[in-house]
Amino acid sequence: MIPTITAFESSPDRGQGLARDMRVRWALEEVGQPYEVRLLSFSAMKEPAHRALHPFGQIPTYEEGDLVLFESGAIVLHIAQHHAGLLPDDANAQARAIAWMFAALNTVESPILELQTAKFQEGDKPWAAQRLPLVLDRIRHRLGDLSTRLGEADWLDGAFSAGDLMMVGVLLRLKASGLLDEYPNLAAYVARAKARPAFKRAFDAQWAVFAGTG
Ligand code: GTB
Repeated sequence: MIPTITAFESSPDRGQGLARDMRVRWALEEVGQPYEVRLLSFSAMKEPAHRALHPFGQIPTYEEGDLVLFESGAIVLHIAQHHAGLLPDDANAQARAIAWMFAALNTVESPILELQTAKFQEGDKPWAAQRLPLVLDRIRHRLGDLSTRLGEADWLDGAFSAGDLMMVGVLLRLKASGLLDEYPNLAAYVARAKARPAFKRAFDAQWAVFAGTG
């Protein structure tokens, strides 16, 4: 059965692959699962029809037969658990890959989202200039630890896994900040992931929506 995902009809990132449908597209491409995309306007996301699929009126969602999922982490995990290619066979290694997914979403993404808030929602507040360096240092703290753990390895724990997919999906959001460049092994890690054919296919597909050629 071909799953259907949802994505922005008009992504605020102008096709840069930063919206969270990119993670889901990438996971589907990694496992070779074709998919369909339903594009949504900001207003359609808040309509009851979409809220029935996503309680918070957001993208991405994932529909496959009777199954409806929201949350990019849950969707990528579902894809990884139902297809070969994104989780190791060994049970302990699989548990560790899932731990990296949670680390990406919980430990690393949280301060990165704070940066978006500090810049775009709070940038005009009188205290914004004082808050920004604190937020940047919280991100550096996480990146420093991640950089140390990754060391010279290609991926976080053996072969490329859903843990790497999610971690890179999160780190991509730092592109404009320049912070990743302070950690050459992390910058190389992200570049390595972006060079994967599945990443490129997913990127091109979401870019085509922005370019109007999709
Ligand atoms: N925790 C949820 C998940 O992981 O799926 C978060 C989902 C989420 O934040 N969705 C966003 C959304 O639907 C799109 S991805 N927003 C509309 C709304 O809430 O009304 C977040 C996002 C948006 C824009 C950019 N960008 O322009 O760079 C990047 C990421």
